[in-house]
Amino acid sequence: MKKTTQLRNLITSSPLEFIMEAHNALSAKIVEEAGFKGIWGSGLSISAAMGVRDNNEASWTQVLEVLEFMSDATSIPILLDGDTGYGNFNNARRLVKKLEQRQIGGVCIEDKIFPKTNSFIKGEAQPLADIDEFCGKIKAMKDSQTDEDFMVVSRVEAFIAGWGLGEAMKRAEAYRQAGTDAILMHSKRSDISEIEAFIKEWAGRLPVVIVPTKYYSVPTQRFRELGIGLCIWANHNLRASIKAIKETTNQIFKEESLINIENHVTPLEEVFRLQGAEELTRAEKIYLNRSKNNWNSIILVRQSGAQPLLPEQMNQLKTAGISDIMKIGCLDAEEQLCDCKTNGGELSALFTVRDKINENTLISYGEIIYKPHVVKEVIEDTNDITIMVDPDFDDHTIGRNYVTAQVPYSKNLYSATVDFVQMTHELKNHTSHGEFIGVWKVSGKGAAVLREALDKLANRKDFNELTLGDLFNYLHTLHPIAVKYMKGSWLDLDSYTKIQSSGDTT
Ligand code: SPV
Ligand code: MG
Repeated sequence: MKKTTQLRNLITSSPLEFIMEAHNALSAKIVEEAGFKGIWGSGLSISAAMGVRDNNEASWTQVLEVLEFMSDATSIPILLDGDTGYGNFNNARRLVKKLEQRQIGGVCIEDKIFPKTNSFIKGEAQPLADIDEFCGKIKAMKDSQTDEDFMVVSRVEAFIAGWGLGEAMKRAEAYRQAGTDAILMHSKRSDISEIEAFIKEWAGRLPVVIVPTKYYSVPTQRFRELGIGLCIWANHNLRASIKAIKETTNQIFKEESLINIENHVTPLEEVFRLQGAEELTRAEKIYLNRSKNNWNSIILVRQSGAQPLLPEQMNQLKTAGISDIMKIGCLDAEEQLCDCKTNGGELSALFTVRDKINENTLISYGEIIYKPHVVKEVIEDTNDITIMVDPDFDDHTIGRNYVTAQVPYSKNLYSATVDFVQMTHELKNHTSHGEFIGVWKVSGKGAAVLREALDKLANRKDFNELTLGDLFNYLHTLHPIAVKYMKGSWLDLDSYTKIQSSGDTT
């Protein structure tokens, strides 16, 4: 539903409705998430957030800029506190045009003189607008709107300026006749007597809007009994934020430390959520070209011995343009390597991050390093699932993964891939064609097939003991796995350690 129509329904429907102040896009979003059906674009709060007075010191286009952010960030309507309309009828009707262009639900104008002062600052000293002039402004605004549901609310400041019920009634009725959609009757008393008197006399000629900032102790039920259409909680997000900012700032200043603060401020993740960071991640997957920037990486750390190699592997990935890197396996809560052995358990570790396996995911063991072109080779391969296999392998070490493929390595293959047949932990002299180097990728359909395979295998009783070899042996019954041969250009932890201890680091 259009925001104008939403606001019209809020104000004109018979149950009492509420809108809440916001002064920027962030607070507007929080207001919407809380469940409010509308937002009060408070002049006091917006100007205070800009560090200026509520005296039209911020220009109307500066206010519009803030409103545009607020409107973009939310789907509920904003009723702008348009002060006096920022000038005469001509300025006010241009304001309507600009508000409509930004999908603002409506505007409230008050019968004071530009530049205005907040109603709670020397209210009695504030001159009221000439009634005819103000009626001309209302008429010009209503005549200029192109969306029939756009709301013009007229705010009567007679009580604020020390006039009585007679003046309030005279003005409200004149504004009604000029075509306004609702009357905001303001009062600075701590009781509701002025509003009650007006409501009684007004007898429902148009919906009535109130701002109970000063008569906050009056029960809301009383507003319902009086048949009020809309209640504005006018400045409480601003005031709450001032308190929170002061407390936090003062404490950090005093303590010169964040230690007592961290658990009392909103977590960064919540800030990112409010900013909609996830939507951008999803959009990047759809719209950024399927280049290396689109890749994420999962590093499966099987032992704390990975320590010397892991940072280098991460650098290689970053150099290749992959910055979305997740480590799983032998890590403690702080993501530091810890003492465990994930010989079995490789699949259960992978299963815990199955949602991170997406259309371009590179997976590798943490205990290896490789040259940059290895990443390039694997991510540029066009198969859905590709594993990197070294045909020059060492037959002395245990805990390796040996691969049998349809075709053994030969120079003639050049960069062609061959089909995977089997992976084993034992070297089978006649059928093993190479050693899995620990780097593989899924792309396109491969991600869904991998997730499906993990889901199926997770039902097995021995799931916690299963390794990548078990995964590939099952996976290739669902979908072809491509073997890409590559000689050298990588080191595992054993070879790395041997090289280090012999002092040969080339
Ligand atoms: C505002 O929020 O700026 C208002 C309401 O005009 S009040 O400050 O209560 O007058
Ligand atoms: Mg105001």
